[in-house]
Amino acid sequence: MDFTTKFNAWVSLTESGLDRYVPAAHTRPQRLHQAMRYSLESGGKRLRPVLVLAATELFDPKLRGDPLPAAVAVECVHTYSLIHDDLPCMDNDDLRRGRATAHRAFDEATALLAGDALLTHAFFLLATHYATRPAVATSLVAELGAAAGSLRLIGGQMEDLLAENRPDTHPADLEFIHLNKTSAMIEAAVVMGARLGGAGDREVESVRRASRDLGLAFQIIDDILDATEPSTTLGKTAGKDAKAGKSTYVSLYGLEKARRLAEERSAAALEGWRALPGDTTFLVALTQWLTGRRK
Ligand code: GRG
Repeated sequence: MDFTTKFNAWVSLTESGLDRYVPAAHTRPQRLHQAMRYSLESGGKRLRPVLVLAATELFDPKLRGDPLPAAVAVECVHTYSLIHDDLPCMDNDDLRRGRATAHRAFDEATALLAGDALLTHAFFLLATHYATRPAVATSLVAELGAAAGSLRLIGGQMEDLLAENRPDTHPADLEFIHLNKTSAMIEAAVVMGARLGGAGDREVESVRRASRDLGLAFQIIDDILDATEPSTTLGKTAGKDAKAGKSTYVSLYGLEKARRLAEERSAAALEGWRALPGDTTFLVALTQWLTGRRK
């Protein structure tokens, strides 16, 4: 199966999983579940759940657990972070995934609660769907909890907010922000998939390193797209970083060097994938596709 066919098949599988494992929109309180589904069903690349599914497939078929609930859990956490990031107290944005942000389509309190509920639901899914494999369940909960917590996703977001109107941010601080705000969830997705595939600690460390490089490449590209593509292509407000006076790879290094840095990180990720056992063709193609993406 070629890369695009496989990617699309995993996107469809993810979307069927979202439908199956998240309470229906008519569940009481309807407004809350409508808002959760509104944001989840707005599309998005589904990169992180696809990474869970792809990483599981790398390892021993006999040891594999069903990765779909974990893939859904990761997308729930990612979507919560987007909803909260768009709130007036953070980025105050109107456009996400090509449509009105959750607090514009509903209201601020509902958007806040929808984000909270998605975050909580993710851990409920992990605890319930992997209960018969307690060691796996614990490792998934620990991995996602660490990635989404104050040392990583939320910590990165905090420093990102503190960096507003500070165009002189030090490159090491920018790397801290991106390693945590962006790479943490990408890394968690790949590691969770690897754990579900039965990977041992050494293999987990190898996939962690490669996915960290992929996460940084992804974020540098995101900075380049934010500076070069219109909102209509991105499905979210373009040029936001410059407007908020934030440092980015583009503002610190210029477009040309930012492109080179993205290539370097992408090459490091490719090297990491190629050194793994198993068929890494999909992860290699995914990394190349993400490095060349336009949205
Ligand atoms: C509120 C705790 C908290 C964190 C927010 C996700 C986030 C952190 C901020 C959004 C802004 C941003 C540029 C984040 C970096 C990560 C990133 C590029 C997210 C968007 O991921 P995509 O492009 O989104 O995969 P889709 O919509 O395709 O899923």
